[in-house]
Amino acid sequence: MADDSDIAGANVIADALKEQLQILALMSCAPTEEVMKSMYLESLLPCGKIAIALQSAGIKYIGMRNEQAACYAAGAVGYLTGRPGVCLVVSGPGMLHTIGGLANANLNAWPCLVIGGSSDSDQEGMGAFQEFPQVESARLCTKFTARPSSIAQIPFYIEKAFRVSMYGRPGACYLDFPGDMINGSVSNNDVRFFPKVCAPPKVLADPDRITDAANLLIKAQRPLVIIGKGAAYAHAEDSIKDFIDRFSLPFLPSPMGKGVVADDDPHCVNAARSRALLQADVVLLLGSRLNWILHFGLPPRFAPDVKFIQIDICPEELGTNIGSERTIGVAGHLDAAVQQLTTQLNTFHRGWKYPSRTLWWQTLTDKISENKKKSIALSRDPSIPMNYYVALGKIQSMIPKDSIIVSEGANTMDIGRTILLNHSARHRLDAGTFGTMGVGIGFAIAAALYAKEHCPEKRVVCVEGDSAFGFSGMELETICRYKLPILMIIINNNGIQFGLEREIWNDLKKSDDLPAMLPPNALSPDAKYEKVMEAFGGHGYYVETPSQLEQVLEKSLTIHANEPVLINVAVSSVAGRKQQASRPYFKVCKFCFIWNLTG
Ligand SMILES: Cc1ncc(C[n+]2csc(CCOP(=O)(O)OP(=O)(O)O)c2C)c(N)n1
Ligand SMILES: [Mg+2]
Repeated sequence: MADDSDIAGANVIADALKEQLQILALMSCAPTEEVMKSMYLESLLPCGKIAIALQSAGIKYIGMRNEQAACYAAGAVGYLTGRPGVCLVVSGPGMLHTIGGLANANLNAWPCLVIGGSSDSDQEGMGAFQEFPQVESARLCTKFTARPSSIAQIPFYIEKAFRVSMYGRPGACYLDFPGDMINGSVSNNDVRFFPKVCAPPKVLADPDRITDAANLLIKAQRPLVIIGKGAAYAHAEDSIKDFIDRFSLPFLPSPMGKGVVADDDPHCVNAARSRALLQADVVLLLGSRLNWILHFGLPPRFAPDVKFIQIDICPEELGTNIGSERTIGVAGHLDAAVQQLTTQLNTFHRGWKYPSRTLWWQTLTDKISENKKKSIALSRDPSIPMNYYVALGKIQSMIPKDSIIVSEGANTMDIGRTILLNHSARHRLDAGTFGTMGVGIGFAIAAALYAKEHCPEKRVVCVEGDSAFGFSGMELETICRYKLPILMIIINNNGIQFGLEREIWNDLKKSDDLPAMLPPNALSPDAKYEKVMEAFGGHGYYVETPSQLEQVLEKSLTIHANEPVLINVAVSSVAGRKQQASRPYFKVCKFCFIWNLTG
């Protein structure tokens, strides 16, 4: 029926978004109308209007403290749900704060959408309040960036942004809305809303490539499967678990591919990672890219003549860094392609499975037990302050098996990756492809909102280095305001990967030229991060020993199970990873450890 009443731009945005959103929550830092009025900025900060319109349309609104953390959260919502999380931000500095989040989501191949307000179009180029070339700024870190051509066309752009962010290789999108578009209105008759974008098609792989892949795999002497977060995103866990079991293949998870097949599965060779990479002769990549995380697929970390089978949603990815002659590139949806490969092996190589008694398995299992022995010895070290293995080992022994684990830091994340085990797909969120610090709290907020809607019985456990925590620490207030039951654990070594021992700190702080004296990686010893949580109404604890950690974990997981908790865990400022076979990361310099960029 024709409706000749008018509709405001803000309401067109809200109604179009409502059509597309999956998890009805939106991360934002837009001021409310009251704040705008009190600031006399109503005409200049029109984003608040969108926020109110969204809430009126029934979309839940999560007001965060910094746009950057809000955008990290939106990216994580995208990863967890397969539809972009949406982040609404004010113009200029607000929009610019989302650049880190847009880039992080885009490099992780996660769907994410930022809606930015911008100054009125008739003030463009005049030096308007918070004016900035926002569309241009977003372009380098998004798949699609646009400013709608009219109010009536807004639903078209929103539908397109959702579709582009979800289809093909997922990624980030940005839409820009000048104030006059948000405040203006059009006749309802002129607006055409688009139906919800449906899930992307499961693109099948080229059968010839599947044949080639199967033929290469069965000839492998030392096969290795690497499971990436692309496999987690594709919900390929059942097919991959079946594939690994059926053909009895050793596998390594990438950092966020952990849990697609459980870390304690007997085929998991994570504890022999370097050896497995170096000696494999055929590597099957499942949604995992040959970027820095996998040492580009090149020597000295891989054998020079290793062959790859790459399965990826994005054809352009196939052959990256290694050239196409050393890889069988299979483009397709991970779940579909793995099933095709399974069928191929079952049909044309009936009964094939990689033998369990081979020198390769022996090499891997020997290395695993050697490395496990070293980790166990470290985790029994009775020294106080604790080392990472003791603290993380205690956490691993107490948190529920199906926890959603968020983790960031250097040592905290790297060592945590081997000690904190995952048993389900999409239950691990960390600094990811971009290596971004500061993502953890936004991710934890996203995970808690996701869990509330889909699996309220699951715990969100966020294990942060003290430096990583500092990037978005004020979001503790957000956690407390929305009563999100997140268990935050700070592994506090007073520093970025390493800190200063107390005696050295006490000596140095007598200096009246601290910028000249304090090592670049040192942070304050005795920082009482737990007090920040208490300041906002959550529970905070500080612990120094394994038994104190055990007691407060017990309490946090029982009587405080539904509340925000922060445990500040003091660990040794000089403890690090166990000796690595590969090159060292640091060299010692006077008081401190300096980044050794050349390795
Ligand atoms: C946005 C951003 N800034 C800086 C860095 C460089 N960086 C890498 S790890 C790290 C912090 C490591 O310290 P912490 O979180 O305390 O973990 P630890 O290794 O001490 O356990 C930093 C700042 C980064 N990766 N991302
Ligand atoms: Mg630290």
